[in-house]
Formats: sequence, structure tokens, C-alpha cells
Amino acid sequence: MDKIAMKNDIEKQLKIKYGVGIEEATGGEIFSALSTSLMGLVVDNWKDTKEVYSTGKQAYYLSAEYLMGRALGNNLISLGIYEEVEELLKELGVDINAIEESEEDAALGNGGLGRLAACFIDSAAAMEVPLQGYGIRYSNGLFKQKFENGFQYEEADSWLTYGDPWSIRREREIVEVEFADMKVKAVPYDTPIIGYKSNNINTLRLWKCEAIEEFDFNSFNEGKYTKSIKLKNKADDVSRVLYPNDDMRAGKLLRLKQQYFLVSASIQDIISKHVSLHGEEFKEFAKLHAVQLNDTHPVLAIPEFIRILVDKYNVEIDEAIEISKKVFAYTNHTILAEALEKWDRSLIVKICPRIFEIIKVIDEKFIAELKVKGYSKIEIDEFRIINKGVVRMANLAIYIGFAVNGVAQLHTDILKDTELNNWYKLYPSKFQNKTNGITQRRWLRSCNKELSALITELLGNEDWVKNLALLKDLEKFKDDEAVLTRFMDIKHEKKVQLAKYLKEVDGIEVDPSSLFDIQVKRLHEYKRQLLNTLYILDLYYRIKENPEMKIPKSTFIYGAKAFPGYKRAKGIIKFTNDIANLINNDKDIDGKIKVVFVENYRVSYAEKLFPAADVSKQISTAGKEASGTGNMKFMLNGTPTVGTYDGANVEIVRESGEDNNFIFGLRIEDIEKIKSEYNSKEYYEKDPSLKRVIDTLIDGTFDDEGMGYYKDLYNSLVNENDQYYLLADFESMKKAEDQVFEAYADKMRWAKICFENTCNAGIFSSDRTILEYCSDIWNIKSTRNN
Ligand code: 26V
Repeated sequence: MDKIAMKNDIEKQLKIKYGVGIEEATGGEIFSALSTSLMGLVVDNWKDTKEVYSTGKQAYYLSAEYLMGRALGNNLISLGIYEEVEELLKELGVDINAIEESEEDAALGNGGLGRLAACFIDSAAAMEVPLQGYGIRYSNGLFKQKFENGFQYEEADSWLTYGDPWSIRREREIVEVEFADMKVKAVPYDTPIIGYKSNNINTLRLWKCEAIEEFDFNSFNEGKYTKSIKLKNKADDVSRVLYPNDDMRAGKLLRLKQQYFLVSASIQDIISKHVSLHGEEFKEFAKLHAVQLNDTHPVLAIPEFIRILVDKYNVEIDEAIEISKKVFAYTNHTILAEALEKWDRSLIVKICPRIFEIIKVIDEKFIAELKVKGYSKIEIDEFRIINKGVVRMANLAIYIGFAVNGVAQLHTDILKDTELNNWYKLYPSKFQNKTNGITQRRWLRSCNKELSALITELLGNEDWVKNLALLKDLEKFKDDEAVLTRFMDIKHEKKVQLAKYLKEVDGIEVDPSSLFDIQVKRLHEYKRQLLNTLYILDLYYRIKENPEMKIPKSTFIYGAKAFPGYKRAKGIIKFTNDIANLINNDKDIDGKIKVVFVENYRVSYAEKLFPAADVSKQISTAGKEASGTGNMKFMLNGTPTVGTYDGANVEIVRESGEDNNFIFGLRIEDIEKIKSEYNSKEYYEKDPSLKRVIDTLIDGTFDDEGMGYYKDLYNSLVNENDQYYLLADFESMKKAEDQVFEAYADKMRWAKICFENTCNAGIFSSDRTILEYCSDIWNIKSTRNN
């Protein structure tokens, strides 16, 4: 990097964009100027990468969500110039941390599925894999969360108010998307995804929906201003906001429009590039392109692909269907029945009638195939894509997809053995497992620079940032007390940093020498934040009864957003905030425990929480969490899991050992066994400590201000037979926590547990995952080897 040129460029950008010098510029302005300047460093390599990729087979990741977080810090690290830029800014009297903090998170996703997409495109760039991401450029991302008197409120997330210097609007590559009632422009905004210390720059292309005509001039001239912009607003609506995953009924029409908008623009883009490179030749299409469908949200890509081949390029429909069967692969991210997408046929007909016609042809073809195979009418009905007037997106994806994958071994086994067992028997070779991963560039190298430096020192180089399996070589230090002490000193430092941030941002004081027990994830009943809360409340009562009780001073930290229409989730937040209030203000317990619910949990907050955790809480009902990826982020940063035998926890324990984690609770097979005779009331009545905490929901200890939240939570546990088995796991969770307290008290033993988690986290790199997709599904190679 040429420091003087960079300095001049930043100053020039500040002048052009904001008319200010660096002394008077705000953090946001410097962020924008610096980012624009950095874009200048990548554009040439970006163009070259595209050319290299176009000579071979490419893969495309279609996803309605990308939970990107911030770009600046990560990009500086990938470019290998973080320290130089930090120094340059320092010379200009500017603190790089403050500049990084000025960047808005790009929160274009709800949770794990969207964050996984973001990790994958980072890994693909680092591994030099020809993968392009396609998504929607929502003007408003996931809502911002505010707490008032313990209640959650939502505010719009207008992340683009000050522009987005990390994207380029590609006016020349606009495509048109046709709905039954209107035609719109899909405008591509490209973001460079910078491969770590490589010249390789991948692309994330997000589509923005705009009207073809800005406004209707005739209406405008007649003074009908509202009418003149009606079409513009209608088009803007399509990419206006990311839908929270809560209520499947809310905004259904618009949600389906978004999905069709995404896939139509992306598939047109893929096909038109194919045609310009190879002509109107589609027989070999699958040799050059593979499309990965991130859950069912982009599944309309299949009929859209067939539609374009048939209607635009005169391919026979049967042939088009056969080609599509080699192009598309589908990833399933949840077994929750309520999350599997189904669309009323009337809705599809209303938005894109031709697409419904094509789905019908696919369905008929499928039925004919099943008949030949000798399936009965009842069995065929189970498989059908269109059934009783609804289109089942997963069925379409599995029939056409050449590969279907789950996201952790246990999850894939459940799909094969139960949820999708009939499909597995029909197409056994389609099913695969691809255990999720996380990018170590963001989740260690960038968010925990102190630990990264220690690892680099111990291993002698930074190769682990590109090959996380190398962490295994750290094991030789596992009994080295000096190393372990330094490892834990860093943990302490990260806790001090988090405590400082909590004080500044949330106004909460926590003691960095206390045990930080952290549960951060979407709020959902199956994730059982409520079990954690009941456990903490019980612990509090026990401390009150027995002030001499020996436990390490502990801080329980939560971060979670409840989707706006999900009442029960909102009740759990209010309840947890109420017990926090009770516990934190009770002088009797002498600050032994403290409870903190951080406001507006998001990617950039997560980057401060994971490195500072002593305990990673992963306590979903067995069988419900497909994988989890937060669990991996904790592990990588040297934090043991307190959790159930679910999702990727199973593999975490397999890698780092039972002694280095605290696994408790019913397993899938236990739940299967007790399911039919489970009676939560018995647990409630039998265990007075359990009854005591549950009764606080109805005895006036806490007040939900007439919302009915607490009565509803009480009912869910006691009168609705506790669907997620909180009561059944309460006792064993207490035991697991006791073991944690005991282990934590022995400093060296604890240090070793933490250290061994980091040593064994290598397999959870999304680099590994993406390379598995390449070899087992997409059949593409990294261009590194060319
Ligand atoms: C969607 C819905 C919609 C209707 C109401 C209930 C509900 C519950 C969950 C979802 C989310 C489904 C997709 C998803 O985000 N799955 C997550 O994907 C991660 C990446 O594979 C994985 O680690 C998480 O375990 C999984 O929950």
C-alpha cells in the first residue's frame, strides 16, 4: 500500500463527497471516504477474477438473506493492510476503532441462515472458488430492537441513509422482471468479496427493485402528484424491507413477489451471460453452472429457469426440465414444520401465472414417474408438488434438485430417517450432509486480534487464517502453563473490552472477573431461552436461601430479537428483563449473579460477545436446532459449550471431547421414548424449586402490564404440556451448571478446557464446508490450482 497516495485519496474523497477536511470530518464521513478509496484498490483484481471465472464452471448461491454485518475491518484484513491503515489514521489523529464503529451493519438477514450465506461467500473468495452470491438489496434490513420497561419495540433499520460505499450500481446490467400486474427494473448492486490475502475478488450481487418510469409525467402535469408516483412506490415496495420470519401469513403477497423478483432477475442474469459466452446452447448448461438454493425461499428459480428456456429459447419443456434437474441443488435449514414454505396456488397465479403453469407440468411429470415406479395414490399424494391447492416448495426442490443437504450430521440423519424418509427412500443418492461452518477471518482474526496474534506466534505464521485445520498443532501447548495463562489473560482482556462497551452503550456495569455465561441467538421457544431464565431465577432463590452457597460470581448475558408478531418470544424477553431487574437490584445477594439482556443484538455486537464468553449456552430441545453456528464461534474463541445433544453441538463434542464441554438433557431417542406419556404437570408438581420459579409467572411477582404474556408462558409450560421439554431438562441443566462452576473454580483445569476448544475448532471453518460443496455437489474446483 502506498501510504501517501492513500492519505491523499482519503482527503480528496472527503472534499468531493462532503466538502470537508479530515479535521472536521465525522466518523461516518471518514468511513465512507476510506471505503471508497479502498474500492479503488480492488476494482482491477475484481474485473480480472470475473474473467478467470468465466472460463470454467461456476456456482451461484441464491439466498433471500445475507447477514453481512460490517465490511471495513474485514476488508482491511483481507487486503492485508489493517495495521498500515490503522497507523495512517493514527497519524491523522483518527482512531480506527471509532471509524469501524461508524459503519452501519448490513443486516439483510434474520439469523443463522443469512449469516451462513455471508460466511460462505467470504470462504469462497478466500478459497478462490468461482461462486457468486445473488440476493435482494432491501432498503430496510432486520428491525432495530429497543427495550422500554423490559418490553421489546421495533424500529426501522434504514442502513442506507448515508450510502453504501461498498457497492457499485451496475446500470448497464439492469434486467426487467415481469409480474402479472406490472413490469419492474431489477438493478444490480455489486459488492466485492475480497479473498483473504489473495488477488481473488468474488461478487455478491443484490437486486434493487425500481419502477421502469420514475413517475407518470401526464398525471404530474395534471397536478395528480400522488398518482404520478404510485407505480414508483409499488415497485419500491418489492425490495423495501426484509421480512422477519415470524408470521407466515403477514405480507404473503409481497413476500412471494420478493422471491420471484430475486429468482427472475438472477436466473435471467445467469442465462444471458451463458448465451453471450456460449450461444443459445443449453444441452451442456449443467457442465458450466450449478445453482445452490438456500432453503426454499429461492425455489421458484426452478420454474423460472424452465420458463426462460422454453418461452425465450424454444427448448422443449421436457428437455428444459431434464436440464434443470442437473443444475439445482437444495439446502434444508430446519425441520420445523411451520417453517416449510407452502404457497396457495391462487397467490402464485396472481403474481406469475406462467410459473404456475410450469409447476403444474413438473408436478404431472413427477406423478407419471411415480406411477411407473408403482407408488399408490396415497403415497403419490405425499410427494406431490401441488396438493390441495397449495404448492409445496420443498417438494419441488427435492424432486428437481440433484442434491439435497442438511446442515449438520444429526440434522441430515433426521431428514433421512424421519422428516424426509419417504423422499430418502425414493432418491437415496440425492441426500448429503454438509456440516455448517464459520469464517475464521471475521470470527477470530478480525474480532479477536489479541488471540489471533498469540496463535500466530505459537504456530510461527498466519497460515491458519486460510487453513483452520492447523489449529490442531496448538495442542502441543495444552499443558504449557505459560501459554495457558496468556490464553486466559486474553480472555480477560476481551471481557474487559465487552464490559466497557456494555457500560458505554447499554449503561450496564458488569464485573469482568465474573464468569460470563452467554446465550445469543434468535428468540424461539425451541432454543429455550426460557429454560435459561428459569434456571437463573432458581439459582437466585437458592442464593437467597443460602447466602454462603459457593458459586463463582457470574454474569448471565442474553442477546436475541423476537420477531414482531411472535408474542411468546416477546413474553420471554419481558420476563427475562424482569428477572434481571429483580436480581440486579437485590443487595442481599451481594452481586453474586447478574443478568444482562443486550439491546439490539446483531453481527457487530456478536463480534464483541463471542471472544468474551466463558460459557457458550446451546440448550435447544434435542432434534430441533438444525446446526447452530454461534456454537462454533464460541468454540473457536476458546469457550466450552453447555448444551444439549443437538445440531452441531454433537460434532463439537466429538471434536473437542466430552470432558471439555458440559452436555446434558434428553437426547432425541429419550424424547421419542417419553413423548407419548410426557406430562409436564408431574414435573411441575414434583419439584418444588421448579414450581416456585414457574409460579412467578402467575403469582404477581412480575408484571406484564396486562399483556397476558406471563399467563400464556405459564400455560405453555403447565397446561399445554411443555412442547419443548423445558421441565424435563430443568434438573439435568442444574447439574450441568454445577459441574461448570466446579470446573471454573480450578483455574488451570478451566484454561485447558478453553484452550482445547480452540485447538479442535478447525473443522468448523466455512472454508472446509465450501470446499465440500465444491467437490460433492457443484463439481467445481478452486482456481488456486490452475
Ligand atoms: C423460520 C420460521 C418461520 C415460521 C415460524 C418459525 C420459524 C422458525 C425458524 C425459521 C428459520 C428457518 C431457517 C433458519 O434460519 N435455519 C437456521 O439455519 C442455520 C444455518 O444452517 C442453522 O445453523 C440453524 O440451526 C437453523 O435454525
